Amino acid sequence: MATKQELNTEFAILDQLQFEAHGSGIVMAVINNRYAKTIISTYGGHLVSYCPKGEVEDVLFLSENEVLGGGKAIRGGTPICWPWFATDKSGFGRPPHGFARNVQWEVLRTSTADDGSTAIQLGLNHTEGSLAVWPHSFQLVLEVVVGKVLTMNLTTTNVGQKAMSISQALHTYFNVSDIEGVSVHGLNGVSYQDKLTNFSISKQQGDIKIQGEIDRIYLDVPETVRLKDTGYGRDILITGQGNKTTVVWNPGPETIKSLADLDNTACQGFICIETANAADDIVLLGEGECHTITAIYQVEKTSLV
Ligand code: TA6
Repeated sequence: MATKQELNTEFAILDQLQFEAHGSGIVMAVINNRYAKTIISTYGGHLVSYCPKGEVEDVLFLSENEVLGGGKAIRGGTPICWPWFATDKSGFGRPPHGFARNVQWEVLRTSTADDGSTAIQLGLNHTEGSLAVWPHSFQLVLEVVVGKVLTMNLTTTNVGQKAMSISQALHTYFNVSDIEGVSVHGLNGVSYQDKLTNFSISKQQGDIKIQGEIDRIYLDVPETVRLKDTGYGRDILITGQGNKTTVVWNPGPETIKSLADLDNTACQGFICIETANAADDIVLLGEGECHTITAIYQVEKTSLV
């Protein structure tokens, strides 16, 4: 793993991007430009903080109990669920949500554009360890662009000779003022699989209000949904591309007790809205083919209530 000094020598951008070492040994890329302060962990290729200029509250939730690294996914921000989403359906007993969120990524490139936006690319390639649990040769690249909006592009390339299928999610934890006070707009009339009722299919009636545990995969989704948070005086527009599904998750007050890296009351402060290729939205890649899934976050100020 490259040290922060090595990364700064090769990739720092004056007044925009530098690398800092976290107490746990993880190196983070800190982008502080005219648009936002953003922190990206090289462990997990994981966006952990996004605070647009003028915002007091981070757009992303990060658990206070989080112990970064150590082979465990970071609880909060945007875990990269890849190359499979949720439980391992193959029955090999592999970890849920794949392995990409639990390993060190490599910094590939940083850049800045004329409009003052800043970009970083992190990469992950197959290793002996990955081939042992998932027998495919791949190149995975996460690009984070911090401009007027925040954009994440996750590109999978099949660099092997046999076809591969993946499911995946940009499993973002949005920081909210109070889970019961927020609503998610844009999915009215959309069908969803409900994990809480053995994946039965229902149709969304109106906007989503959270009253306890929710764990749904919305199918054939529109590009953009809106998270309204009057407590923080903002809407967050979440736009997905290269995906047909969106996952909405909050563990609620009971299930959260089984999640050691979250306080029992933490579910009040976040909602996961995940741009995903999940359920039947499987991506099939032949030799040399690639696929990009994109999530774009845009904060719109509204009046405080
Ligand atoms: O995306 C929703 C979900 O799959 C839930 O079912 C819940 O388990 C959550 O992700 C968190 O999973 P994790 O493995 O990070 O504890």
